[in-house]
Amino acid sequence: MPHQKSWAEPWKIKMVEHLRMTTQEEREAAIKEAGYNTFLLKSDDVYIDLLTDSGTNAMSDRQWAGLMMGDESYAGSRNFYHLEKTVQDYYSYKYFIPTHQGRGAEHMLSQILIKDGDYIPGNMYFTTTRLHQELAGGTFVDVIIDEAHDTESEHPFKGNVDLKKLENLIDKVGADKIPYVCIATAVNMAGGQPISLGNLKALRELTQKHGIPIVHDMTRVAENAWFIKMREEGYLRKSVKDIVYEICSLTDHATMSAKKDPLVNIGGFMATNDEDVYRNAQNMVVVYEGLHTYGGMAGRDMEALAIGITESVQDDHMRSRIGQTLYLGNKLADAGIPIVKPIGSHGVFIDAKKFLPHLTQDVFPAQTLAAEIYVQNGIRTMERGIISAGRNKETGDHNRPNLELVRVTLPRRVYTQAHMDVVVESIIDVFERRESIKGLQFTYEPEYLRFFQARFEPIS
Ligand code: PM9
Repeated sequence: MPHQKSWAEPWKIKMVEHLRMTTQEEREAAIKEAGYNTFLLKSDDVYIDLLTDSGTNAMSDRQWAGLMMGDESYAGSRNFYHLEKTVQDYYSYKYFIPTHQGRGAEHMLSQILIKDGDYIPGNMYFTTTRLHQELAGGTFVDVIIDEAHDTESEHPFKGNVDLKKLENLIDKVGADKIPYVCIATAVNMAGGQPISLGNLKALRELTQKHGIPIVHDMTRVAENAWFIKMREEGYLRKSVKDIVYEICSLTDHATMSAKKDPLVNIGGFMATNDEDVYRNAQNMVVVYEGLHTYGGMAGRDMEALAIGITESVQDDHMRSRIGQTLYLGNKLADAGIPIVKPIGSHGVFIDAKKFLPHLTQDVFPAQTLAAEIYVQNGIRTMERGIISAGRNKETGDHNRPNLELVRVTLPRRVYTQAHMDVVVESIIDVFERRESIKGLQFTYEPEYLRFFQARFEPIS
């Protein structure tokens, strides 16, 4: 790592993509047309796109060169073997099954491991993960520490599991009703908050005692590793690469959305150390994804992914990745914008309840705020609150998470510090007119993952 006080990107820009600016009138028309849902905006109407870090990464020259090495044979592509070896070498898992993206892996693993009436404890829910658990007949149980639900808590590892909560669940339902514990690294819905290795080791001990395996949602494992390096005693001199390997070694199975950490635009996989689970997944992958040597990805995509994995665990990459998030978060916090603390991995999460205290959760403050931030200056963000949380599968009522957030998400290697300054200015402008902002109501609510396609109108 270079000896310098401030971080800088360990790359320079070779090709640029022009951005389109719009007028206020155009943006007002666009958000209305999109039913006040930022997922339904056309990207041509967006200036700075901070909707997600999923599939929005800029690939390196090496990855683009890798695309040219794509072997598009139907079966046995050389890129598959390269990727398989990379997953084994960097992430420790023995068996690897490619999928088109993360939810393909979640679908297979949930169907293989969960029986009707099972409980799946996890360190907070994720939208697609919980849906696949429910579709397989399971019920998600939140066992993350209480601090994770408190935007003000400065706990350095808000992704930790509360072992007491887990023990209580085991006592209540019995270990045979718990097919696995699901652990996400850099917990997305908590604000990109890490789990510590100390907590993971203690969890491993407890689950092994009861014969319960651990599933690792490793979508942002390298980002989590950076926080361990910075915050956990004894890890400062270890590389992100070694920490990533250690995290993975403490778990049994994994699902990966390769569209995040590993610096590609599409792809995913399931990985496991269990031969039976692997055989089952090989049976399923040919039904739902594609042959077991491509799983929905082109050969060139697998090559770019194999290279992306090696780049994602470089310390200087991660330093600038998290450095940019901290830069944005600190500027927003300095301006008095209420955000989730500590600043997390892949974005800055605005506390919409505190930003818009005059709105009740029933008029969707985070959904409203994301729409307002877009109208202000064309910056696209995402709701992560009551809309994302969906409805309780038994009662049909909204799930009402304590966290009602707008995620200002940073694509990897895409935007500059100057873009971040414009984002901060725009959010401050919305903050200054916050009292005049009114809420939204549904005009259309889909059954599954409603946040993607729901439509709204302003309340009268
Ligand atoms: N995450 C994100 O923007 C994209 C879709 S949901 C808005 O954060 C985790 C922790 C994720 C994730 C996707 C998936 C699913 C699993 N786990 O999108 O299917 O953050 O590749 O992965 C999104 P896929």
